[in-house]
Amino acid sequence: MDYEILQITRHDEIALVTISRPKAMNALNTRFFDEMDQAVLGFKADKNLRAVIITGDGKAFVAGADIAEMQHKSAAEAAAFSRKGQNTFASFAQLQVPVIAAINGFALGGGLELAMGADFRIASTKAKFGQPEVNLGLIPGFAGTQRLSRLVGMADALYLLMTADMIGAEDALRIGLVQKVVEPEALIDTCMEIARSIASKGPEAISLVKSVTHQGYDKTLAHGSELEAESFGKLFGPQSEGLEGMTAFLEKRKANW
Ligand code: CO8
Repeated sequence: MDYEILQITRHDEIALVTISRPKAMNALNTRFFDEMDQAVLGFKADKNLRAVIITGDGKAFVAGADIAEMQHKSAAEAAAFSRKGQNTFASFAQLQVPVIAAINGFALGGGLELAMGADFRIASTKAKFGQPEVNLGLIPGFAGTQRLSRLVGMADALYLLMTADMIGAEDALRIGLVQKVVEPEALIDTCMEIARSIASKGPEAISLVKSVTHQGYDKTLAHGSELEAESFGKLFGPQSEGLEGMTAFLEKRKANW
């Protein structure tokens, strides 16, 4: 399938994905999800990839699911679309590399749900965040009710979900929805810098720290700690990444991963 909505450019070991339907504020339709699933499959197979950055074209990051496409869905079709989107966003956590949302503008409804599927979020001062579904007589369908409360806590999540208020980048930073706020012109460069910094670390360590953190999140502390111990062990032994990293430190040289 050729890409019509996604523009994917490669910057050394970093992939930049730009969602581009600016006339519809990059609203998410079925085609978007098919393209994103294809992109994720490609990223999974790419052993030289070290990070993925997702951003939006124009003044929106993504202004939600495509309301025009959704409007006449039956109950069963809507539930199926909800699951399709949930699966796509859940697949970001299964990637071996970090997924960074570079939020350039409106991140509303499904757009905020997409951003919350990323490992972390960097926002421009122009970004605006909200879950306005109740304005339309809807609720979030791409796991927004679940991820928002996990990220910002129950009360801030319910406040946003029930009031449909749009908040700015500084408020998003205050409640922990985004990790950094930068000037609009510095957004992509900042994300690239963060991605390059992560790319300089041990790739297996990055992959394991991501998978253990995601997998352990919904488990008990004991279960998650056991996952951590198993993964910790994988980084030791002859030819291991950990041995190289620790040896490089002691020999005062750069690690050769
Ligand atoms: N879907 C479809 N088209 C959209 C969307 C959208 N979510 N958002 C904007 N557009 C379109 C507008 O209709 C308009 O099209 P046209 O030029 O043809 O009239 C164009 O984009 C530009 O939009 P505006 O003229 O409204 O631009 P403004 O700068 O005045 O406003 C806003 C920008 C504030 C972003 C405004 O467009 C807006 O409020 N958009 C809708 C936001 C929204 O309600 N999002 C939630 C959608 S529901 C959702 O995401 C549920 C997810 C779970 C789905 C589960 C599956 C079943």
